[in-house]
Amino acid sequence: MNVSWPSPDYDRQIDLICEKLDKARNIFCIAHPYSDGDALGSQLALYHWCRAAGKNCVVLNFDPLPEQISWLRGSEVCQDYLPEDVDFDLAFLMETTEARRMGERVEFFKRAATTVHLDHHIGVVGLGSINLLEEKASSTCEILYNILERTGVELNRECREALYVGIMTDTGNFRFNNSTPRSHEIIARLIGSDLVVDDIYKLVYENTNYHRVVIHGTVMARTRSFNDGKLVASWLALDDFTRIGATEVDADGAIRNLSCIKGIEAAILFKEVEGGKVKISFRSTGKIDVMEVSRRFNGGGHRNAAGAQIDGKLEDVMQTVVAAVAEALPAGDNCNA
Ligand SMILES: [Mn+2]
Repeated sequence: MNVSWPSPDYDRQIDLICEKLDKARNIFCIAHPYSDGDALGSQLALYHWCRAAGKNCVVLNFDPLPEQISWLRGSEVCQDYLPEDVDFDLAFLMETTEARRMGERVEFFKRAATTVHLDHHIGVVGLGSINLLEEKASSTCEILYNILERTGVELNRECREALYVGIMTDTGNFRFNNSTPRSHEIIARLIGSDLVVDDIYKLVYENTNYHRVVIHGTVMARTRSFNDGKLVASWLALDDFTRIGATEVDADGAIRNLSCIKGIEAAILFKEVEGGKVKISFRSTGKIDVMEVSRRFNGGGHRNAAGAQIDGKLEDVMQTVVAAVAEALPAGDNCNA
């Protein structure tokens, strides 16, 4: 059962977790692969709380941290092992989305006497001995705040900053519908008198590099419009990455510049990758189910955002896929392909 804030059930779960936190001496935390602001933010917020409360906390993290969040204080303590000689009383799992994405991480859970799983994704199955799964929460950091504020330990600046970044990034800088009155209330308390929000914004959202700007610019400059502007597409060839000195990660998010064009129904970005393959990203503004289209190419995703990877020459793949998306356009929009 997923419990909602505020409710007696939710309150009881929080009290139980606070009790465990109070008694614990050795804690560790773990999150899903490839940290985002919410996953790392919740791990580090717990770490800073533990330091203030005089507890030992190991932050387990196995992947390189993205630059947008690696500046968070405490990120240097991330480690990829648990010391053998420590008995852990308590472990936290900060959001998973899917158990199968967790791999060996779930195995680590066996090392702690009590395990707490916090998550805000829809339809998550609790993996802990205590689960606080709250689909209405903006983020895992919001759920963690509800716990930490009740412990009576004052939340230091480092802890509040980590929680702030988690809520900020999971709400798309407070513009998605998960920015609720409750999340804004929490944000107000987190800011307090000492968080410098424009510095945090710059570190997270204006911390790009030259290669990323040029590769995104290349995608924008090549944008082509089909079906009276209902469909837009662009592409990157292997050559572009070499010439610009960019990596595939630098191209992340490039489709957003296409998908926010007024009046479009769908956007597609093609990326040529090693081994004669082409990666395809699809975005829909609502009318078309791009997951359906991506499935025809052995891909998957969600209704409004999907991906696929297929073998073939870039030009051929582009022609085939653009035609398939054009076909999926609502009747009346499908002309002039
Ligand atoms: Mn999250």
